[in-house]
Amino acid sequence: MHTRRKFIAGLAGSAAMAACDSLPALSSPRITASAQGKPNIIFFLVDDLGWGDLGCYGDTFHETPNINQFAHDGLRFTDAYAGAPVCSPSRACILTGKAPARLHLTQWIPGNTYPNKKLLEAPTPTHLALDVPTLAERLKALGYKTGAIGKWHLGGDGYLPENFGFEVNVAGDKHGSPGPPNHYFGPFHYHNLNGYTDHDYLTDVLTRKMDQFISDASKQGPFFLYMAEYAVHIPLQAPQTLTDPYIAKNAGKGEPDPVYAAMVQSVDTALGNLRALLKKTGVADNTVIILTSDNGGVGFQGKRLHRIADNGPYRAGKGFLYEGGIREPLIIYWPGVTTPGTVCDVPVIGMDFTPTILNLVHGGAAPAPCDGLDISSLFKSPNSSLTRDTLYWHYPHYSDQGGTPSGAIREGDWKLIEFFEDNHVELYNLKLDPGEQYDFASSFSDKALDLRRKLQAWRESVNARMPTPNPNFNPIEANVRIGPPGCSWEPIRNCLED
Ligand SMILES: [Ca+2]
Repeated sequence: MHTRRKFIAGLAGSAAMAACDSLPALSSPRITASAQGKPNIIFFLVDDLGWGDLGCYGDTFHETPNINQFAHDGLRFTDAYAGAPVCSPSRACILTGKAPARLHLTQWIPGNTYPNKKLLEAPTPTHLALDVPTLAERLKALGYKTGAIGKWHLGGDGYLPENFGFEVNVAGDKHGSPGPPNHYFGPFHYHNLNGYTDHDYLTDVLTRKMDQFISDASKQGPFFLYMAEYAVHIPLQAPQTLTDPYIAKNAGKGEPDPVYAAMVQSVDTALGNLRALLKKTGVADNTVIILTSDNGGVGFQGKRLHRIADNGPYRAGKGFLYEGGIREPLIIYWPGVTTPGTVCDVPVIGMDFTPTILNLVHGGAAPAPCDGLDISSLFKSPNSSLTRDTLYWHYPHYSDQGGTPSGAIREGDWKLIEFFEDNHVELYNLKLDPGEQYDFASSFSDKALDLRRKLQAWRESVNARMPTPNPNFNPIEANVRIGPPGCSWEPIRNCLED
């Protein structure tokens, strides 16, 4: 796996910024009567953050004081899940309330092709369908100013945030990771974000754009900000000033990764800046902040098995349906509603955000069919339960990290994963064995059969697409992969978009 590190000396946060572009103007500043008093909503999405990457989730290396404070002030979930183990489908379900399997959007866009694997992957689109109602469209109709800043990864031209209800879009386009030539450093080449210099660090630039949006929008009424950081997705790049303390901290051992740690800290700083700005603008007490990630952290880098992300006690990482690929940090803060310092262990999933946010703004039910639940009852009563016994995942693809076509179901403490290549199942008890090390499929065969039937019935109910046998299956050449057009190839590391 290729990861090019770039250490650029200089100040990122305070570097002189070339003002190469500005935010598109918001539309009419009129505030509708129905919109007054509604809370602002900020969805703060980190990319590829591991469950255990934050101090408040047990990490002892990364410095995340702002997020730790945020968890101290809000409600932290232990059993929150992404709807998919890779970027695009996970983001699609957050913004629509629909399962990736139902959308048929189950792989990162545009994905790689594996011509020699045992299975041919299920077909998946290169963009979110325009006729799928989105959370942003609903909030906009309710009088919200809607902004998307950062990574989009749900399609290119014609399928950008502004095509799905966002009035402002900064840097949201086809990119699934920071693009060349300098990736996290300028000059940038994104939709509505161009120029800058190699002293400008993308995370910090996006923070300034976030500040600008909030400063403008908060004067006009309630706002919805989808703040999707490109960090902490590879390539690993951070300002030298952020990285140096971590190099000293691990005394040259190289693990945990000092650059990755610096990237995590950069996101922590962004959240700190966000909260400070909300206070400064006087809207902090009427703003809901939701912080989570879109899939598990990247487990290892290259053949040296050099650890990148910290997925806590969970097995594997991004690209797998083991817990490390789908279990996410989730912290929600709603002043006056969530109780400071509370923890919730009720399982929740990406599809829950759309119905939950619509409920808390009195926006009606999520567009049907909705595969999520309104979880806002947990805000005040984190020890209560939801009217749901099962969660489902469907990933009929090969991941660049080594995952194979599979599906999964969680019911209570039980978790079953069905592997489509050979149809074997693995059954785990997450309470006894959170690391999924002990497969109970044989010893609890009745439970395995029951969960498998439920998983299959659910797939039929959402019309999930399945992989098919590959007539050209070649086990010797099985790992050959063909990247999408325009993908920059490296000998041992393919496209960085996933
Ligand atoms: Ca991701």
